[in-house]
Amino acid sequence: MFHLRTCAAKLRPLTASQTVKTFSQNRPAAARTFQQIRCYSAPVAAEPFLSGTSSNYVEEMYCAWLENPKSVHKSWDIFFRNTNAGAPPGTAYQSPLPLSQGSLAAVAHAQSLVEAQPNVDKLVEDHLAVQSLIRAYQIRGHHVAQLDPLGILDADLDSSVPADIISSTDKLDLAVFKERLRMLTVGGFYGLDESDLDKVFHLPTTTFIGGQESALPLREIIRRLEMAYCQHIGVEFMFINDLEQCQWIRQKFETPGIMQFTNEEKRTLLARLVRSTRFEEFLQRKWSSEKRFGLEGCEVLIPALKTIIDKSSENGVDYVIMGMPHRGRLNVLANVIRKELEQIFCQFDSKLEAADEGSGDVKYHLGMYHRRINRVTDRNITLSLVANPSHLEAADPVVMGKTKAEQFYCGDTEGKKVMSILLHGDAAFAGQGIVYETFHLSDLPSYTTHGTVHVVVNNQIGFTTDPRMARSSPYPTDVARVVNAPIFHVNSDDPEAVMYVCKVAAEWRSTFHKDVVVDLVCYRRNGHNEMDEPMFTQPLMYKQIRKQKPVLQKYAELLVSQGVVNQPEYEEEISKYDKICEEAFARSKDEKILHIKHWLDSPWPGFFTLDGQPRSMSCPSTGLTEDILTHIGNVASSVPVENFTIHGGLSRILKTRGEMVKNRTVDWALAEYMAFGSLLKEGIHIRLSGQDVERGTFSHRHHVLHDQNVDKRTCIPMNHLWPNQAPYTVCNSSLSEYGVLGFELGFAMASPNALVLWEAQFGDFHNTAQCIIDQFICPGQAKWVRQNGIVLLLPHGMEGMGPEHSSARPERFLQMCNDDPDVLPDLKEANFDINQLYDCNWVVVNCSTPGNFFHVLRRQILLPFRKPLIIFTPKSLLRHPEARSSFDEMLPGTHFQRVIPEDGPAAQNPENVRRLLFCTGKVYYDLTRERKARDMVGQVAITRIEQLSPFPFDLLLKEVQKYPNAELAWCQEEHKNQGYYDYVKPRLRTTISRAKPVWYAGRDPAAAPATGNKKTHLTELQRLLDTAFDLDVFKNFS
Ligand SMILES: Cc1ncc(C[n+]2csc(CCOP(=O)(O)OP(=O)(O)O)c2C)c(N)n1
Ligand SMILES: [Mg+2]
Repeated sequence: MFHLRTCAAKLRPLTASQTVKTFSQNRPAAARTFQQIRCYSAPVAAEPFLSGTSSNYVEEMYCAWLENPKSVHKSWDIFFRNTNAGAPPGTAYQSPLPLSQGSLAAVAHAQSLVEAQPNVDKLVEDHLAVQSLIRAYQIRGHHVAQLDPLGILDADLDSSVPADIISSTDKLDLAVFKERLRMLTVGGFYGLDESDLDKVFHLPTTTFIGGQESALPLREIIRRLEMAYCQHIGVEFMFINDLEQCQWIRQKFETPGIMQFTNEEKRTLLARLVRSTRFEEFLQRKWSSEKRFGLEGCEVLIPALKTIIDKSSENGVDYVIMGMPHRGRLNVLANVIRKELEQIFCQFDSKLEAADEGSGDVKYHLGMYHRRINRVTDRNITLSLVANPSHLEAADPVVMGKTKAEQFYCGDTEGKKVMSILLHGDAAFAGQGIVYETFHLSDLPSYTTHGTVHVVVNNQIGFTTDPRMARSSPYPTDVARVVNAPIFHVNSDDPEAVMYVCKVAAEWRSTFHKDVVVDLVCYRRNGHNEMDEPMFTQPLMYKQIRKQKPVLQKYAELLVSQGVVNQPEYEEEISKYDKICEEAFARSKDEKILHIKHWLDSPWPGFFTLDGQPRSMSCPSTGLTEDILTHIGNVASSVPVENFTIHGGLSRILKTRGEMVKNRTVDWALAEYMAFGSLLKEGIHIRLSGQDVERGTFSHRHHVLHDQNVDKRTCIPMNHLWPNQAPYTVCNSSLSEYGVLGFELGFAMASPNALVLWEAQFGDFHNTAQCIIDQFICPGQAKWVRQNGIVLLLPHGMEGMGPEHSSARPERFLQMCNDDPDVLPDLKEANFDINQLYDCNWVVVNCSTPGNFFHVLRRQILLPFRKPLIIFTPKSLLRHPEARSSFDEMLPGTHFQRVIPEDGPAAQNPENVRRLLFCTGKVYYDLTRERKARDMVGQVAITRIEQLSPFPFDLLLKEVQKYPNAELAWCQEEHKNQGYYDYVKPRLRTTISRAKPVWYAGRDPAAAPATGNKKTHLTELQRLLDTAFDLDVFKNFS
């Protein structure tokens, strides 16, 4: 009895009689679902049937008996009474007594069989078998659920029925059924027999199929399990390793009769299906040759989303942020978000002129923001659909980030007010890695949005590809299992089942604040788009689809047959909505101009003027007073809390910082501190996220101090700067660039009054987030008139560390800048520099001094508009003794220097200068060292271009004009086909009206960004310096 005694003494599981109330109203921690109980002690040897696998079962019986002696079979009752009364070994057991008069007729019928049962050994084994059978349905029932409305494909891509459950399809054929039972017996699964079907079994606490009953005949047990798990809903949840959550789900799906709808609810559902269906039909009638990626075959999506929103609103949510792909997007805009229909219809008018600058985007990518009353709950609700590119699933982390930001700004620390819903296609959900990366953000403290409801439009096809060729997992949703999200598969031709799982999904989110997936197993009535012929590749599927009655018709017929609506009422509902569409269509003809800004997903109230313009076209000085600089510097070099022991090495770093402050200088880390600290003082929230950003990859930042004596005790001095400062968030991220950069982009979308920065571990790692850069950051404003001030910090520099870790690929960012290399802008224009910034798609800088880094960070917020900022940040310069700036460069009146001109001896006698070298970033320090060594300070001027894009034509023209006798050369440490050369050269030539050549001093073209050999690296460096300072080197070329 050792096992029994120890386990039973420790734990007593909740019983079935402790209903859902316990779970949903008062959520105890998982450990609290168990409590200490008395110990049961009958030696195993004395009771031979208490052995091996039966002990678990006996434990369970014992626990149930303790709770309510009547809940177990009489024989058990006597047995436990005797044992507890101290019956000698071997005498506690007495043969079973008849059951008391049960409530079920079947119980009475089965009684004789139970009474006649000759040995308890068999009784225990059969109960164990039944318990296993129940568990088998809970785990694998979804494999036999009727999920495909077409009845062609199995949703799990596997037609076999798990060997340990009996399905209703088996029962249709008695022979199959018997064979299956026999297999279960012979196969040794359960040892059950057909004759056991009418025996009554006590139900374990891990099922709710009994309702009020604690025992049922096996036949009824199987029937109820099939009702719960093998009909139109397939529930996947048994991988969840939290008992309370599993019990909650079991209760939601197993309780007899739980899926009930009032007539009112049924009518609402029908009306929503009418809207969803007729909307697509209307578009098809009016624009039969336009792509719209209609919802036909999954019309149920609209009522599904509305149910999730209604239920969430009822539970306190007042802001829902959504992300979705093409499929059904216009329908969602019209019928869920309630965009004015005429605004949608006029998007189909090819003659409408665009009112906004930029490329605009196709109608099924645009976003939306709308505040309205939820008619079901009578509460205000804001709905926003985030604009997205064609790249499937790319918007997922963006939606998460925006949701997190909205939660943050309204103090919703538990996600009770703001939530997100993400929609997916089956092929994309299974295929795109970003889905996995986004799931992995879902439970991280600085990234969690406290649960997302995922809805998959699983039309069992991706463009022309069959799921059997498109994924290796049984379901398209298996990726969600990594975060223990329950997955509800549902046959979309059963609208009530869909509504039920949506209700449960919303309740799950508001109860547990964790992700949940609704898998709408449906079909796609047309081709991939309305122009596409699906029969080329899916002939049989589409033959079946042609025969398939639309879900609206099926459901209407059902409700008419139930007397919930009558035919005229149904027809009236249809003509009412058709009329709404027609009237909106008529109004849409009055629209003369297309305003993309009407499709903005994230308005920034108050930031722009009413007509969307910046409030000024200037930028104040980004300098700070000496007092502020000193104060921030002092906090940055201290530990602002008591009794906090930091690492000895860090003490030395902070001491050095303190000395720098005394000497009125800053290095890179301190400059960043000054920029952040001062913006916090001005009420600007700062969020810095990325891999290992808290300390800094190069161990230079140290924004989070760790107590060396107390585990997990940390201190963020940046949050101890000013009494009413804005909060500072610094967070080490998961090891995902795509997910995290997308998330931060979304965070930055929510408000212009925050500096949101993402730092790559090394700059080259940004390429795994290329989609976010190419589809959102670079063209976001042009496509969606939406500004974004995100900052990318990309460590970059050739330091002999090999091909990886060297280049943040400046050439790629520069190639995507929208300024014209061949056109010299009007340099005399007032506010030339600000106008240039306003017109650009993003700003690209490589600062050579900490002071300039400080200024460009502050400028990012002090500008009257927002642009993405790409900063190539240094590695070795972080500790370079010359890479320091004086406070003087940061005082009031100072500002970011787009160009840092030569200011040494060469600048004093410019006509003597033979060569004007242009460069950017770290190579400047190599060049000045070499120039000094060669004693050429008067002959060669070196000018740094700090802001590469927009290109500082105005300042560079001045530089060139200053040195009339100098030849011009661009010097870079990157290989010739990389770096800045291809961007800078044509622009420099345009600046000087192509009057002179622009020579190149740098590495040769190469496939890899850098050599892996340190010696080669140094040789290459020396060679480029030789070229830069050999004043005759270009003679032969001219
Ligand atoms: C990342 C990416 N790769 C390829 C495509 C091209 N594409 C557009 S729709 C589609 C099929 C998507 O299938 P699914 O996710 O099942 O959605 P459905 O169209 O069936 O609703 C593909 C491959 C894309 N949009 N994005
Ligand atoms: Mg699909």
